Amino acid sequence: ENQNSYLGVTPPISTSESSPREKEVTITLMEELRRQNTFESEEEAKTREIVLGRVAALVKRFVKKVSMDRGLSEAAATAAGGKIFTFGSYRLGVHGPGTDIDTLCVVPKHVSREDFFDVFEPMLKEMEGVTEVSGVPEAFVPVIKAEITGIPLDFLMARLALSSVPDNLTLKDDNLLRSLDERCVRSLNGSRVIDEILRLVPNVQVFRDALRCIKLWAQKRAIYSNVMGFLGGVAWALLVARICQLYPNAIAGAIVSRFFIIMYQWSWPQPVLLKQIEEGPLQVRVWNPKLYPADRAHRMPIITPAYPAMCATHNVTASTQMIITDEFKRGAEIVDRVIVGTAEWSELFAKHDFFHRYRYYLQVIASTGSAELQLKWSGTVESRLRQLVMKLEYVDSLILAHPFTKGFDQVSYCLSEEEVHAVAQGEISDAVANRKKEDIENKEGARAVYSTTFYIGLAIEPKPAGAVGPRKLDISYPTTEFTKLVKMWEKFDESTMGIVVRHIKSSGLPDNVFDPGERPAKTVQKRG
Ligand code: 3AT
Ligand code: MN
Ligand code: MN
Repeated sequence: ENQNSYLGVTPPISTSESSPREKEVTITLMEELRRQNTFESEEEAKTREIVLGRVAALVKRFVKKVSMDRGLSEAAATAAGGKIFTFGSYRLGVHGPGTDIDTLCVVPKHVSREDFFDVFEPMLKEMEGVTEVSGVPEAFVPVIKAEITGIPLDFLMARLALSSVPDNLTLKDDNLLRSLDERCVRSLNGSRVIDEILRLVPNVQVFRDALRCIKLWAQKRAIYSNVMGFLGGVAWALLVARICQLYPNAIAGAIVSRFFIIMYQWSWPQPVLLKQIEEGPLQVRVWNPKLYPADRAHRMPIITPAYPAMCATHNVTASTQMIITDEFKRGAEIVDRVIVGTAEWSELFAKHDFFHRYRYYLQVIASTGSAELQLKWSGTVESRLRQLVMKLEYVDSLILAHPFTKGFDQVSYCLSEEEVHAVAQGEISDAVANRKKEDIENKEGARAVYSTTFYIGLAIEPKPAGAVGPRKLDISYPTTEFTKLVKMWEKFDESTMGIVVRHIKSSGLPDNVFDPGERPAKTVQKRG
């Protein structure tokens, strides 16, 4: 949509149509994506539409109610409007069964954020078919999480500096952001970014099909996670969108094959952009590596297209960059073979081998005594985990520290303080592991321990030839620094929250990290 005839910051690499073979592999790719259950049923799709219709009406009722409470006439209160915008995977059209609908509620200026939690949240609870509503007003991006007739939704809100929010309102104009609260700017961002992505790809359906493939691949290979230093949903969408711009007439199978080879060869830290970065009306930072050292430190910058431009990959470290790059390479090799007919698409989506790959692992164990507290504490530990990864990257003879993308939750029913202590240290005996809730009921001194274990795989340099004795790896500094860091959390309480970092050999990995039958047979330890 620039003066040129193409979308993006450079002309396309090729404008040719896809070959017959690329068309064939696109058909088999779509078949595989269906087999892998990445599409919802038609029934679920209908339910989502019904839910969204009801939610849109509810937001209007909410605005009207607050307007009348503020003394507006009924006519003026109705005219105040209120509108919902979806974003996230649903808006992109790449959501799977059971995923949430990310919904932004846009309200006029006389409706406040307090009203959203004090008035809208209770209205939501009253709605028919609602089974869950929980507001998190203190979050960086305040949110109400809900489930309506089986569909999970995340509600954000943005209050515009307008006296009414008409049905035909769009969020494209940067001037809408003027004089808004920062939380509103952040809440609007997700939706504005998705709108821009969809506007900046040459063929939305091709983009969707290719992105669905890349998302599944990234999930299966355990590199889909913004918090852990890999890429999140927005970053993957931006990468695929850029490839679509470079091959405007290619179909999904062709996009996927170009995706891997181009991303493998990309000259990072050259940023991936869908359009030139723009200045705008706010006093906020726009991504700029020339100006800001923090932006210069981004290893794989992938920049969001809506003002204010931000880096979607702030968390990538040296280790996660290496791991992602290796996966691009693997992907490129497999897709090459798919095209020549010597591999199936299913090979691309093979499960990761994280728990088979390393000789040594770190376990980071966060524990508490209640489910509710555990959610917050494990989330805090998880969000700081990449700090540990970055500290480990400085350790001599460590090639990389590979964080696994998800933690493993367990509840252990303990009969004594000794058992509680052992569980917090990651030592869960068979007796404890097999005990059930009812086995500790009414027993004095008994309690449940909630634990979440995160894993970091350690790739260690081979011993130099001729060296004697085991290679010494000293990770005490990074691990103690990390424990200190997480304990600095403002809600940390030594008496109710545990944090332990310990290293284990691969043979010491617990069964719960493997699928049934996946665990390698224990080999006899070699000696001498
Ligand atoms: P799913 O299909 O839902 O798994 P998604 O891409 O829709 O994938 P989310 O629902 O987690 O992912 O997030 C949708 C958007 O919401 C992405 C981002 O713009 C915003 N978002 C998600 N988590 C946070 C967060 N913790 N803080 C701020 N924004 C967030
Ligand atoms: Mn979502
Ligand atoms: Mn969400």
